[in-house]
Amino acid sequence: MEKYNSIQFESNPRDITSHVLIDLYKTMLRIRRVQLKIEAEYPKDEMKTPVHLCLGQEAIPAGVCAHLEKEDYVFSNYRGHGHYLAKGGNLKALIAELYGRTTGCSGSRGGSMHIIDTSAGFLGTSSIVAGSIPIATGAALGFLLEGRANVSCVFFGDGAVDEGVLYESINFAMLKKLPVIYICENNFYAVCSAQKNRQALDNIHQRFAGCGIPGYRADGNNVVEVWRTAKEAIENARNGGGPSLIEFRTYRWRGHSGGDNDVSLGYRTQEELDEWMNKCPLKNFEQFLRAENLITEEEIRDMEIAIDREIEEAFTFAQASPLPDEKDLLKHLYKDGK
Ligand SMILES: Cc1ncc(C[n+]2csc(CCOP(=O)(O)OP(=O)(O)O)c2C)c(N)n1
Ligand SMILES: [Mg+2]
Repeated sequence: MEKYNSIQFESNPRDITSHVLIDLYKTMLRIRRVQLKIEAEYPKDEMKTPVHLCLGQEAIPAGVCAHLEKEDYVFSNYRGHGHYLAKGGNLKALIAELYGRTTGCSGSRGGSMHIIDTSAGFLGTSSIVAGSIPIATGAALGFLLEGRANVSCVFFGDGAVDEGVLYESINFAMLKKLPVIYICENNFYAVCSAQKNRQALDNIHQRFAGCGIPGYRADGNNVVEVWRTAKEAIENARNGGGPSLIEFRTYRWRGHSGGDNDVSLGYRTQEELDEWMNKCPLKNFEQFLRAENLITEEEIRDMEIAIDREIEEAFTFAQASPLPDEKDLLKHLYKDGK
């Protein structure tokens, strides 16, 4: 095991090809740069939506979605940009949605917190804490009834674990052996409320063992660990083995919403933030790839340039796209458009 800052990567891993390692890096890099650009543009107040950034948490969407097919489903919460992009979402459609344009993936009706794109198998994010969990469970029931070998993955935070619907969903999923993976991104806070002030035990991965669900805990900042853990759970579900619960431990670098880091609010310290930023999922992995001679500095630079060009195009597209017309206000409320 080589130690790169505070994350351990094993040299020359046998179960993961260099091609996959580079892809994981690229997915994380893309999410990171998209988030930074949104953060930079947000103060202009042209995006009339709250934004919940996933900076610092990029390894989880990258490592999980690497195992998913287009026909598999992903559900998430308001902190869902990374999940959408990792699932193969359309960057232009994401940015246009943030700008409230008709070309947005949710047709301007959702904003940052309600991203949906059926063409990417991304069935949606919700502003309601734990709101997507029963829907993802129902989608998995649909796969089972249709005899499809697909899986439904739902991402949620440690705060969602405090909602009763997670228990209800896991109980039902175990009863029916549904192909659903419950993925908790434990960043230790729900808005400004620390996990230790809300939960008697720090044991999210074991919390539902009474229902019989396999529970995993892994380092959510180590993309290889995320990839391995998700692989086992997803393969098991795809092969009829039923659901799993995964707790990935991570940290959000920014405030609950928007770009500030919330240190001034007093619920977390600069030291804690620094400690976690030192465990950067991207930088540590980059050092590992460089040390293993899997990528050169020049290749990284080329990747960054290509991603930044794509991002610029997406913002230009979004800003040039039409705003919705007032006469269409009631459109999409009902299935027949009336
Ligand atoms: C049912 C419900 N209760 C409360 C809220 C207010 N709220 C919005 S985000 C949030 C915290 C959720 O934290 P967590 O699940 O850990 O996700 P994170 O933001 O850390 O990714 C709360 C309480 C809500 N949106 N929905
Ligand atoms: Mg949280």
